[in-house]
Amino acid sequence: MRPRTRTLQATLTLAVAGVLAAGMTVALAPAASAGTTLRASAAEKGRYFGAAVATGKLSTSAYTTVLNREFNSVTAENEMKWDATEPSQGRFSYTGGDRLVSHAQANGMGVRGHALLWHQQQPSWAQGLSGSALRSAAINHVTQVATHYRGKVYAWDVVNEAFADGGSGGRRDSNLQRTGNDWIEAAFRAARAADPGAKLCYNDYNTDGINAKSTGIYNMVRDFKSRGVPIDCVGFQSHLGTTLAGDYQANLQRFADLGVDVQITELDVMTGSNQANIYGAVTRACLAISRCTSITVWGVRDCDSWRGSDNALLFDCNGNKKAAYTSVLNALNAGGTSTPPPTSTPPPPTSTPPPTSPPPGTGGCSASVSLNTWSGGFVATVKVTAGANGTRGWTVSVALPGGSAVTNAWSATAAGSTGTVGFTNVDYNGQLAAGQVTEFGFQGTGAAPGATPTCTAS
Ligand code: 9MR
Repeated sequence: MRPRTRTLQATLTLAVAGVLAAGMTVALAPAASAGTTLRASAAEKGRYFGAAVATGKLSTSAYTTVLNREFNSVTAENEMKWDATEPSQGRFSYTGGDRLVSHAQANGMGVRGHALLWHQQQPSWAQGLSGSALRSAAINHVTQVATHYRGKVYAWDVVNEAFADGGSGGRRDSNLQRTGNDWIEAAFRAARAADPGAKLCYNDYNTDGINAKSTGIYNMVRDFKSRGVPIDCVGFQSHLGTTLAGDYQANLQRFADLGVDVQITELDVMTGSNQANIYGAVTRACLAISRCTSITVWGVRDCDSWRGSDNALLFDCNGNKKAAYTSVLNALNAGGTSTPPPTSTPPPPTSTPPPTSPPPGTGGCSASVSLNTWSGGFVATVKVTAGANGTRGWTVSVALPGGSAVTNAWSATAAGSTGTVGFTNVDYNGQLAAGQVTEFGFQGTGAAPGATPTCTAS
């Protein structure tokens, strides 16, 4: 075993011992002989191998059989997000998250907390706040949730996706960003105060190589370390297409060299002839870096994935192991080698186009959309702004290109899934005062919508 691996293992053993002392049942010990499951092999290397879990599926035995056998870490796919944990201001709801923690504790798994602050999946009451009211609500949220889960999560995504896509390397515009550039460090300080034992991470996507966005984040982390802002880790979501950046490992390494852990937090890879290779390359890259402490895939079986027909995960819909699984397991068992990722050209940047400008509100509202795209799918975030008369309700029409389909929507109800799709407010976000903004989102397969959506108010 290479010395650096031993060092990490010792560190993790100590960390787990500390956690156990705090009453948490987490075991990195293999659940089967090393080499036969992902969790056993990862634990041998002192790492977590995790999956995002939708707690609703924990009662499906075909799902939990694979989850419990193969993974020693879980992330709540949605249940620990702001809209789930604080549905109305100051009223906290931990049912889903607590259920996942219990499951993890009963099955010797660690828990990654995801995510304390994010511009998406905010409850509507937070979407309606700004300035100091939003800042204090956000910090209170961090404090309350991190306190509730104190001693139960090994790492938190304190802030998720705060950097812009494209070449700017700067922050993304959001209601949180508009409270002042220091909102991220304020969140990290609040999280540290609430749970000093959890590793505090910044988490983002399209950071899978040295590019403008990852460099922007790198500069922030360097600045935080130099000023003593408590940051311990950086999460690389790694929602990947059909190629992997040739400098994937080098990028992780430059962050590790700043003195933070790195974690692969939401790995999934487009189906195709390169899928297994890319999974293997990502696993090898992590193992080659002593500070790369966990790999999490964003779901268990292909049919559990937010990426729908991309078949982006390690198990097929029947729970059978795919070639990608074997590739990961072999890489884990080979362990700690510094084989460079064997891939071709870096993927073209799938940058988010700047939000399109809202059309003049015909019936008293306007809408603009920003996109996160990848080959084969997209997530759209739509901002609805009420016109001079306010709204009692609204419908936003989005024209999808032929072959594209909506697979999931939040904070709005979709009528249909192909062609021109109308998204109508849900009961809590239809009434908007003049100028008030609310947000909803949807995800889809195929090409992203290109045209500006239209908004009709009632
Ligand atoms: O997988 C999650 C999906 O169920 C939700 O509908 C979606 C809402 O935005 O969030 C998905 O998870 C996201 C994660 O929280 C942050 N990074 C991107 C993930 C995929 O969209």
